[in-house]
Amino acid sequence: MRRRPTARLGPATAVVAVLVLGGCGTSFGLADPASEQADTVASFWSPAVWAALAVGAFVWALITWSIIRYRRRSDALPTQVAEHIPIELTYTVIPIIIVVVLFAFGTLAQRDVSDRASDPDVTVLVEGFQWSWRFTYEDQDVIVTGDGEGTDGPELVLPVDQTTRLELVALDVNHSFWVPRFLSKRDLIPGVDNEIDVTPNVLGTHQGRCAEFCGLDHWRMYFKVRIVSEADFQAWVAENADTTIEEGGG
Ligand SMILES: [Cu+2]
Repeated sequence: MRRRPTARLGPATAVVAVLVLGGCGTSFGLADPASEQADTVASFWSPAVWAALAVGAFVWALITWSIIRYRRRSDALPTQVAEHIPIELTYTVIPIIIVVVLFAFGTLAQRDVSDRASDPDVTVLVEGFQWSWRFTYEDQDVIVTGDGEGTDGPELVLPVDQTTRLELVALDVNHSFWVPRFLSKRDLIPGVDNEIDVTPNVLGTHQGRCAEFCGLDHWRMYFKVRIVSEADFQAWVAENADTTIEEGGG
C-alpha cells in the first residue's frame, strides 16, 4: 500500500512549528532599544522578520509538495504547461505586493528615525579621529575627549527623554558613530557634516564604538553613552562647565 504523500510532511511541519514557536517573543537578535528612534526600528524589524519567515515557510512548503507530488513514477513525460496566465500573474503580483508593503513601512520607519527636531534640547558636536572621539557641548562649555589610549573611551552624557542633536564630524578619515542599543549608526565623512537626533529613553550606560574600519587602531574607538535624569545632567554640566574632560585610558 502506498503511503499518502502528505504523511511525509509530518517531520517537516514539526521542524517549522518548533522554529516558529521557539521564535515567539524574540527580537531576532536585535539589541534592546534604548531610544525613541530605536523603538521605531524595533517595531519595523520584528514584523519584517516574521513576514520573511512566513514567505520562506510558504516557499519551502511549495517546493516540498512539488517534490513529493510530482516525483518521477515512470519514464513518461509529465504534462507540459506553458503560458499558464493565472500562475504567472500570481507569482508576479504577490512579490510586487510584498516589496511595496516592505518599502512603504521601511520608508515610514526611516523617515521617523532620520527626522530632526526643529529645536533640540541639547546639541553635541561629535568629532571622530584616529583613534577616539571628542564630544563638545557648545552651549554648556563642556568638552569630553578621548585620549586615544586604552579601550574605555570617553563618555557621552545625555539627559533621558530629551532630544539631543548629534553633529557628526570626521577630523581625518571616515568613521561611523554606532551605539548598538540606538539601533542605527551614521558615518562621519571628512567634508560631509552629518547630524542625527537621538531621544534616549533608557537610563544607564550603553556601549558605543566606531563601525567603520578606519585604520590599524580602529579597535580602540570605543566610547560610552551614559543616560541620566534631567537633574543629574544639569548637575553634571554645572560640575564640568568650562572644562575639558580627558577619558579613555585603562
Ligand atoms: Cu573610526
